[in-house]
Amino acid sequence: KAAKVVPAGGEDEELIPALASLEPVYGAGPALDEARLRFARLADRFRSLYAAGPALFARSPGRVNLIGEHIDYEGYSVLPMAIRQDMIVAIRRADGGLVRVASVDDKYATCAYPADPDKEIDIKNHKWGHYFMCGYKGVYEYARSKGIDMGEPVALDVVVDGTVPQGSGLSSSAAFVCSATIAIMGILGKNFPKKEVAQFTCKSERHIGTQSGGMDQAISIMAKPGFAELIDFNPIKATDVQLPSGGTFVIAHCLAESKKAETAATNYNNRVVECRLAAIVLAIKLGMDAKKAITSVTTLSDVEGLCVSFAGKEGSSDPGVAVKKLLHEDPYTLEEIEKITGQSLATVFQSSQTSLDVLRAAKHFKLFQRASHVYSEARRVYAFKDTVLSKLSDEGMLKKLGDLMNDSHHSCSVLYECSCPELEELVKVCRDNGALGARLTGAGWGGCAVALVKEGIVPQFILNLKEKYYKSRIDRGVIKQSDIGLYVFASKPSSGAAILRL
Ligand code: NG1
Ligand code: MG
Repeated sequence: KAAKVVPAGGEDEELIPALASLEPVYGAGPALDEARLRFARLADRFRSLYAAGPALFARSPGRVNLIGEHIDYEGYSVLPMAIRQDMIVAIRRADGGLVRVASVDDKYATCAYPADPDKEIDIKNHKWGHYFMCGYKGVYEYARSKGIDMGEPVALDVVVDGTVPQGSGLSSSAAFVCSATIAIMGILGKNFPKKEVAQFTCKSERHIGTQSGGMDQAISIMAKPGFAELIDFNPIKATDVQLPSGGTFVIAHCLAESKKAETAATNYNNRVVECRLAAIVLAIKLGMDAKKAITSVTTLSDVEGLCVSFAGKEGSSDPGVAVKKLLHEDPYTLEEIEKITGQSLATVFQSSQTSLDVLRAAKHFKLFQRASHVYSEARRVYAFKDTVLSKLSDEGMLKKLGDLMNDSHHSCSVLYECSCPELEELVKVCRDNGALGARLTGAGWGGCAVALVKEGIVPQFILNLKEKYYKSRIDRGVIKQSDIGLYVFASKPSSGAAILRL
């Protein structure tokens, strides 16, 4: 039966039947030639390692988040788009009891794991191949939760090739987990519905120890070429957002690496815990019984309704008003929060070791600042979408989108404190050189900025960044001149995950 060529992407099409060619994913021209070479190299490497060819290939892209930072895990909608950089996976069923994960890049030593989905991932001993096993565990967990018989766990031979720079805020991790997931689905012949895959891959990635939200996996699985997506959670949903013509998003790496998995207790998971504490304290201040707050409130979106009613009495509809009136700006101590909740926080978080690690490491908790960021950022996402749908002129629209991005960055930097000196410098260089707006993207603490730039000035803008940001760093040997294209590039919305049979 001839494989059907479907346009990759969207939330409804199936992941299998597989694409028969690279064209629907990579387009035509030089990009397609480059992709063909890449897949050929991957297949060669596979044959040289395992003495047989792969059964199939899978790919899943990285993403750039245009707006809506650090709010997915609080239940709020975000607005990312997929980028062309991706992870490609070559895979076959193996004999023996191992899952072997190799890379085309010699920098990554081959990892081998027992073919056992129940084996915990050794997060204290971080290895790059762990992300594949997140995908592996996730597929089996999902199947079990649905009562699907999976037979004996499958042994696998795998080689991967990734072009999403690591620790860059472009979600190389989700590209890895998602491509692993659909590659395994392809091998097992399981055609799980796309939305469910988008949902369970988020849980899968948590095996690495970050309490992440679902944005990255959702966009990597559901992206559609030509569109950014508004991603809603609970239930998960992707709505196409056509970006205004005349504007281009330029992605630029600040060259500080964001080591989220390694430093999770002090950065990312810390913010997740702070948000939960802010939500519980707000709920109690708004009249909820403390015991009920502890058991029923997990995110700031859970208490938005209460906050909005409170704001209503003040003549406003902004949940941030409740934050201003009911929380104080000085950081909270653990003791103060325990006085409010009437319970030890170690008990509140007893089921989550990663949260207990956060409680042990944190000196204090900035509840006011984190909640203010989340509520205001959630509103900026809708303002961004409404602006795109509005009748404004292209010029007016781009200006407004840029302003929203600038406001988002300010909030990330000052209230959420997830920026770093390099990102601050880079964002400033972007704005000084004609960007309509610029902000950090992804978790932050390093990684990339995204800038909205008028189409006509993109080449000059990129030249200016090279001169004003990268040149001194090339001179100091931080990066090689020849690699500059990996660190600064314009990006169009690309397609989502796919299984490929060449
Ligand atoms: P990065 O650091 O780009 O992978 C992380 C989270 C997202 C989201 C953003 C911040 C993971 C896998 N992803 O993205 O869910 O919370 O930070 O908006 O941890
Ligand atoms: Mg990531």
